[in-house]
Amino acid sequence: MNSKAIITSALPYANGEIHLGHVASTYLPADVTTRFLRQKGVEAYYICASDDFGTPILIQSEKEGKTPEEYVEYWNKRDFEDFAAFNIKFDFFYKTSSLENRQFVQDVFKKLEQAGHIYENEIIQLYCNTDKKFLPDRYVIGTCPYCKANDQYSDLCEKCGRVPEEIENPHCSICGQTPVKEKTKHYFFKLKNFSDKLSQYLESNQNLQKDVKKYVQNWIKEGLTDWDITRDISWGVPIPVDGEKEKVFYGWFDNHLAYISSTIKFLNDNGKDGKKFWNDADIYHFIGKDIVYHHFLFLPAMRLGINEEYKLPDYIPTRGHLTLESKKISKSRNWYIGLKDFLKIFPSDYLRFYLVSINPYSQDDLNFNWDEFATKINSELIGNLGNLVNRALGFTVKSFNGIVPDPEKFDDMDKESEKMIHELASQLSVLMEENHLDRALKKILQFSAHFNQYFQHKEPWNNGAGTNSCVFLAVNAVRSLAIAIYPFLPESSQKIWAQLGLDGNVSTEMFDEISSITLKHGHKLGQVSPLFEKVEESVIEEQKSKLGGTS
Ligand code: B3M
Ligand code: ZN
Repeated sequence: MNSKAIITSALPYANGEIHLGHVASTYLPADVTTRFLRQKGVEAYYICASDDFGTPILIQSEKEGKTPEEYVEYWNKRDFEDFAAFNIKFDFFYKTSSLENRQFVQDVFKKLEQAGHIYENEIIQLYCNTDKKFLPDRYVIGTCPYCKANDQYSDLCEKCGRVPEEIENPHCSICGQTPVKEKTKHYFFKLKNFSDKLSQYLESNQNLQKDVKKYVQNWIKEGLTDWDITRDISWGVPIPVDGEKEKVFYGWFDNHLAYISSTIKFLNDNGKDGKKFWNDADIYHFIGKDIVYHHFLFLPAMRLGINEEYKLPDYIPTRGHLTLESKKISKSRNWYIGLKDFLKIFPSDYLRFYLVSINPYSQDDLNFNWDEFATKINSELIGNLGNLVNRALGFTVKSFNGIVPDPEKFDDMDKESEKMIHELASQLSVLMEENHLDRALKKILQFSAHFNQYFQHKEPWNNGAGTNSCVFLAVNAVRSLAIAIYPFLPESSQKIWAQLGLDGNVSTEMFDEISSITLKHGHKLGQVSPLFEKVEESVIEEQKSKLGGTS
């Protein structure tokens, strides 16, 4: 394992609140991974930023009577606070509109241009005579030229995942009229130049998910098209060419460069050589499957185009979308749950537990279901994990004055339980390193279920032979659990730590500590109380009734 890592997750648009769909596929898996890597002794930093540029943001800021700067400033702060409430702990949360990113983007453009990867071309751009404006990207809806899906945005087909060169049967998404064609001059990035190198990169990187790799390789085989990297609007990174005043860079040209510029700023500000660290570290970009094209093609190609001055990603963990009660999330139809609102009702660990447990390391979509949420929290988190903690620690308090007893000679069942503690760290580590976070969580629950059965079978309340060993092992298993769940459930993990009578912060425990038996005879537990509160059906029904109605 590399001793250094940079972890990023897709940058949220500074244009509306964070909802459950955002956190499920990228922010939460990235946060869990960062916490895990730290437990493994890796110097890992989780870096993110708000994605500030683009037409939708400009329009929305105008509607609200704010400058785009004020508007994105608000969402940048708000997003960061909402993430923090969910214990998504960024080391640095910056913005694509930062001075550092603007300069970096312009610098990268100049280098690409000098290397011959940029050219100018007069293009026919769609223009709406009703709305009196050029219609970039999301402002045009039409038929995908590749898969013929209807009602697709001109910059990304949601059906097949490709970026259309020219959308068929275009319509203005504001007024629905057919736009006219006007001439304008744009800059292009020669993506075609990189077909072979991209293919080699995908081929040689063994950490990328095989199925994603396969369809990206197919896109390359079918032939890549050059990429229009400028737009006729005013809100974006200015183009560093004399006389270019009416255009800016396309948001997808500048946003992923903020992964690098934000990391460099953070590390340099902390007395490190940011660029060196980047190139020494393992680079992780966590994304949702809708932005595969951008992260597997545009992003590496741009880094290749500047001679890999900044290394390409080692990992691009890609996950599916969250649906809500089996329907597509939609803010306008109020089929949507804001993160902030959710956390007013339930503890963040409930949501973290549920979302990890339903989220495989694949592109399959996942579904948020209120009833399943309640069942999983009540029966798995509380009924299994919480039960063990409360039982083992509660019994020790009641029958042993909170003092860990001296174990007797282990019988076969004790030995089996001891072995489970000894093996847990390595079993979990394999799964976590492969980003199978859901399976790792499942393994933890199996471990906990085992100790519940063990406790039940040993009947320590009868105070027969073997009682001391049972209590001794169960309390140590709780300590293992506390460390094991830390990446997933940081708040509960710390609570258990305190109830165990252990000082300091559980986050500083090394991962391998999961498998050691360190609470010895005589150790005094802390104050013990139930960790969790049951999810009530009436609360779930109330939440369900909010969906779809007018808010
Ligand atoms: N701002 C959000 C999205 O398309 C977009 C991600 C940028 S990552 C560099 O999911
Ligand atoms: Zn398509």
